[in-house]
Amino acid sequence: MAVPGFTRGFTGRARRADPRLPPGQYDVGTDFPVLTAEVTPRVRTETWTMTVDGLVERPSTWSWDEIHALPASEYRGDIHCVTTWSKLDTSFGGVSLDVLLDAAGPLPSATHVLATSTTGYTTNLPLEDVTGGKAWIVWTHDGHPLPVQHGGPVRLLVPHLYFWKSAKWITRVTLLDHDQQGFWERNGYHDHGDPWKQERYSGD
Ligand SMILES: Nc1nc2c(c(=O)[nH]1)N[C@H]1C(S)=C(S)[C@@H](COP(=O)(O)O)O[C@H]1N2
Ligand SMILES: [Mo]
Repeated sequence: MAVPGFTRGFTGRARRADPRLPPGQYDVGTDFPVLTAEVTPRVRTETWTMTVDGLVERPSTWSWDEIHALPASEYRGDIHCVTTWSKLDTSFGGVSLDVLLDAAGPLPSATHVLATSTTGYTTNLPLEDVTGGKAWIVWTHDGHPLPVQHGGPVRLLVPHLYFWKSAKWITRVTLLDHDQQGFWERNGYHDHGDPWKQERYSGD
């Protein structure tokens, strides 16, 4: 019997490759691997702040309470790690980075951003990859507070790029008029990191 969406293999039914999986990626299922290149920090929400600075009209800082007062926004969809796992149908809640950038007012000369974590971890992104509904500052995952090992209380989420671009424990987004490589980009990862183009390592 032919079952739409399935192909028959040696061991019976094998699922056809999921069209949501970029090339070279596998579905990790319900697992949520932790990948941290540093010691997991302890971040207190009482003292946590988020700053947008650099080439903006109004350098701006939000406290935990202030960022929660902004219009809520949710991402539902997939995430892709360069180490080849993808996680499908995730949900993260927080605020669109557009809201913070609009408040700060990027200057016309701004072309890139550098995201910085409280740990010193950095990652670079073109401004066009974090505007237009493509990036979030998130503090919930599947309706629960974001666990510390996944960047809680607050992380960056840029799901259309490999997950190293989604800086955990984010505290700052700095607008620049040039591309300034972050931690993994200086250590051989691709500057951009589009999973559909397999932009894994510099030179890809
Ligand atoms: N501050 C910080 N953010 C980080 C990292 C890190 O080491 N430190 N690792 C990055 C990498 S390489 C990946 S794949 C994802 C992993 O996120 P997860 O641990 O929630 O799966 O976080 C990214 N953000
Ligand atoms: Mo990663």
